[in-house]
Amino acid sequence: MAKVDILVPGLLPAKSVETLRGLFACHRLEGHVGVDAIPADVAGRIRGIARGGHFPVGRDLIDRLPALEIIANFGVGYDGIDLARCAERGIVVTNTPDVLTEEVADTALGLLLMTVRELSAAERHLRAGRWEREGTYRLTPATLRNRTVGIAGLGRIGLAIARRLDAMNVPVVYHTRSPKPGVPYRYYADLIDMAKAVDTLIVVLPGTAATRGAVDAAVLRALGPDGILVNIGRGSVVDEPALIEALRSRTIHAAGLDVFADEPRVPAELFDLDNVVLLPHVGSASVFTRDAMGQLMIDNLTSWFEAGKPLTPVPETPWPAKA
Ligand code: NAP
Ligand code: 8YV
Repeated sequence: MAKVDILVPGLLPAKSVETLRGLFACHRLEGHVGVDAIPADVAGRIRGIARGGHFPVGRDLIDRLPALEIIANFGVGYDGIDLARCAERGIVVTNTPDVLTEEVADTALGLLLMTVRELSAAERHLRAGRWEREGTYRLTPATLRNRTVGIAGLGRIGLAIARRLDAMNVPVVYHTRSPKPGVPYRYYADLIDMAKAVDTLIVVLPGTAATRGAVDAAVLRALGPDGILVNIGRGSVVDEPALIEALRSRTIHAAGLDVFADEPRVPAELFDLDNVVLLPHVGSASVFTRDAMGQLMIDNLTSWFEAGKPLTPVPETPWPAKA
């Protein structure tokens, strides 16, 4: 039987691409190419997309593919896909929840400790030969020992972060749109109220229209001069110019960022600040976890084309489709 044609745009693990090539007739798109890069005869045959590395899937691409049935996203966050158009066209979108939760929570804790205890600066001090020449690295003004962490987004990853903080004896509170039954943490319906009550804010929110710029100058002011912000969710959630100003003016103490508004471009102003730790979106970036994400993306495609149902559809394109 002829293989199903799928489009494979963006960055994916080599192992996932190899597996996809064994199962499907793959049309690879690499780099920033326009929809015209897909020849019309190929476009008409494409029934699925294996979407790698945040490749934009807008209305133009979706409408170039009249036979498109499913977009299997490589990642739990699926911002950058025109969900409204998918819903209109009856195209199902899937993501990769759970398989990356513990890895991303590990990274969040690493980033938190790097930021609070200045671990990357301390390492730079040693590597520059300054320990021997000038003495040991300074005692850090911040510690986790007297902090309370507010988690914005107590979903799968937020809860895994909270469990780790429990083990470290760090008090946790949280903010989401609706309280989570059965969790032992205090709930804040309002992000500013939570920021006022804590000194450490960990953002694990998805990138949506509702969360865009949610961490703004007012939230940073509420966090205060001992405040530490860690963002492991999406760059769009933080107002970057407001954050740069808050770091410069010491309105907050420090920040640790794994995600940025316009990746891979990082604002030059951040490079000049010594109170920010910068990671290049590595939350889930181990071979183990990226392969597991790739496999779940592939399993969604095979389940769809063989059994007619996706494994992990996103709520905006539910399955079975609503009448
Ligand atoms: P999840 O289980 O869906 O959790 C999302 C949480 O955000 C939920 O608690 C949800 O609660 C809350 N939320 C959503 N919209 C909100 C809003 N407008 N205001 C307040 N709270 C809101 O997702 P997850 O698996 O934990 O992943 C979370 C996000 O992390 C992903 O969407 C992705 O952007 C990011 N991520 C980053 C990396 C990385 O490498 N840095 C890796 C994986 C994921 P309510 O519905 O009650 O509001
Ligand atoms: C990946 C992520 O960086 O799952 C997500 O939402 O942000 C990360 O796991 C990404 O999806 C793969 O490029």
